[in-house]
Amino acid sequence: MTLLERQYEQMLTIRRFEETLLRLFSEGKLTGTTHTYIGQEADAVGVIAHLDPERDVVFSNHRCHGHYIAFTGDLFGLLSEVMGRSTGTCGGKGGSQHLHRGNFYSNGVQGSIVPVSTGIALAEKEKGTGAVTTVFVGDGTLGQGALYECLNMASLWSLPLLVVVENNHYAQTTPRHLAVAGDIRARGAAFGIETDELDSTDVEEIHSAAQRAVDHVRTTGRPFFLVLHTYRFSPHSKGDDFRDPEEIAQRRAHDPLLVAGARLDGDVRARIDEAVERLIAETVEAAEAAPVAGA
Ligand SMILES: Cc1ncc(C[n+]2csc(CCOP(=O)(O)OP(=O)(O)O)c2C)c(N)n1
Ligand SMILES: [Mg+2]
Repeated sequence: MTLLERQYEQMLTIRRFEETLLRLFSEGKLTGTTHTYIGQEADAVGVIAHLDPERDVVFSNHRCHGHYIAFTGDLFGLLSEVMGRSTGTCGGKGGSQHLHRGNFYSNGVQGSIVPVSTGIALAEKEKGTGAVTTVFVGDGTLGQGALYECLNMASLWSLPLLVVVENNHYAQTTPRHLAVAGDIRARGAAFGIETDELDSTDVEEIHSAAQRAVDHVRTTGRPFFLVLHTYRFSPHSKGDDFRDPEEIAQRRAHDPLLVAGARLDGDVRARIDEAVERLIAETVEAAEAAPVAGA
């Protein structure tokens, strides 16, 4: 399989997994809430390809399924977790937002993940593991002061921390221009941290930018601040969407799956599509058959 075929397959797996989650939610089969990553898949796939699940650490937020799947590939653990089954990643008690498996963590308390990630990066540095710790935050999280304390420490202490800001232009229903003043990238640069910025849904472009970012952290041991401008096609959570449908339609024309899919051979693409559908169906069947988590 070529890199692009693998990237397309991963993005499609995340997409179909979350579309399935929304269906299961509407059928009353999920416990708790869920936030989908639909439209942003190229970020997780482009960045996480450069990380080693055995050594590196990923910390995600409330919108964590794409990061989790790209890092662990564990569809059954995630689905059965969100369905409140004992076979879930966290025994069916963490739900959609609070996951931990191996070197993957997520937490729904906005901004809280940055100090924890900074601490992990410090610990990994002290242990001399060579790990890169990556933390994914949204544009809305730029309003959390702890982020800036952490950027200051990460720079001063030369911590191997990659901060990825996924600017999808909204925090819940608040558009970015009402909440975030000035420039996003400059927030990292102000602390003497290397930065980069990309406005793209092209997984190959994101892959290249992320390669430079991860290489920088890996080789210098210093932090990096990567801003990825993106868009979510789905509501913040499920029904809460006040955005202009025309705006969403325009963004859908740049769907990362369309961008990558158009570069694939038609037969190869059809085979991947079919394999992903099958995998998702098998995962749903297995999760539905799994025992409900005990009290
Ligand atoms: C400390 C805290 N305040 C408020 C919330 C409720 N909340 C959950 S997601 C969210 C918006 C997050 O926006 P952003 O960081 O842009 O991420 P996105 O949802 O766009 O991926 C809010 C306000 C929360 N989870 N934690
Ligand atoms: Mg946002």
